[in-house]
Amino acid sequence: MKMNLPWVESPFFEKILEEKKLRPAEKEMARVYNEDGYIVLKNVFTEDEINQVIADIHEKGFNPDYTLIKTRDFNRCQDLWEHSEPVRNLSTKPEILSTLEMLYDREVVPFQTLNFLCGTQQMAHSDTIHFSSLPAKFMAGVWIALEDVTHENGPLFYYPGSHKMPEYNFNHFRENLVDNSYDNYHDYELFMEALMLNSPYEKKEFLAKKGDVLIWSANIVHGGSPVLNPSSTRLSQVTHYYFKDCIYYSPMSSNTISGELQVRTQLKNMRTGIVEPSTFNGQPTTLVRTYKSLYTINAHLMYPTLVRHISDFRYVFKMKGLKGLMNELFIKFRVILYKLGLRKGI
Ligand SMILES: O=C(O)CCC(=O)C(=O)O
Repeated sequence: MKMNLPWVESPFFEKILEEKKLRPAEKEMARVYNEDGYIVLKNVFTEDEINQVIADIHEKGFNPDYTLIKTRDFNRCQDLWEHSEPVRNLSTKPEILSTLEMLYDREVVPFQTLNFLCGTQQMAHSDTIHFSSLPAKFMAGVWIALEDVTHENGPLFYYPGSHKMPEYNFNHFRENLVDNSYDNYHDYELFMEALMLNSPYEKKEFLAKKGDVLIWSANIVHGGSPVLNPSSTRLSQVTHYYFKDCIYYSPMSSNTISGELQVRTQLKNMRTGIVEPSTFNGQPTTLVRTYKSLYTINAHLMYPTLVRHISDFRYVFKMKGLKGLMNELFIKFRVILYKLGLRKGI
């Protein structure tokens, strides 16, 4: 039975697996990925390939004198692939691409890299909050250790099996209808941490050797463990991959209650350098018919941010009065300070 899901996430997985012509090692990989939501690969890269990335991380990624297209902070450098052939080579290594295409049966679209200097200490989350798709779950992350990881330098953690949970987002716990943004991200993290504490899933850590790779599926819950040795580094590279012919959207900045999706219109395919269009199983999505009306999925009507804030504030004032509004303004102010680098956290 064909469904709008990757075959490896399908409820008919075992039956499809029987019918597929895969080698025994591929079958085993697919089974583990289906069951646990992740697989580990070893010996994919040469020492030299990794060392070239490390050199570019220092010379370009975290060098304040080197101008980047995207953002960096003290620990996280986004899309270094646009400046570094070695970074791009890691993300597009044929063994990685062919493994992903075996697991998803669609052409893979690598679209974002993140390079980290140290452990991220990120709270539990699923990548579906940032990178969702229609059909669902056509997304994967590949985490590469660029040096050995121990309990000391903040290993990646994950909850095997958690990819089978619903794709949680703001509409599962927020009471209001206001749209979401990064300003609300911490609410999501707190929700996910509480959810995992209350779940049957067991937390595991990836104590990787230099060059080890962990491929995670769209909805597995993961994050970064505390860094016990503050002087340690934990050089790593994460690549996010979508698959062809989907609508790519971000629940983080969508209104998932009203169903207004923030479609990603600037998704550059690392293999071609071209922006990947959002389509549904290859069909264009600009005008989608509903029962008696037409609405657009990705027409992207833009309006000034100020208009959004005024409308949010009116809503908060109506629901929570002046005190609630003052509190909201105070939070926005702290977010501005955080973005300006004048506060460590929100
Ligand atoms: O590398 C880590 O510590 C966590 C990375 C992560 O959670 C992510 O990239 O989504």
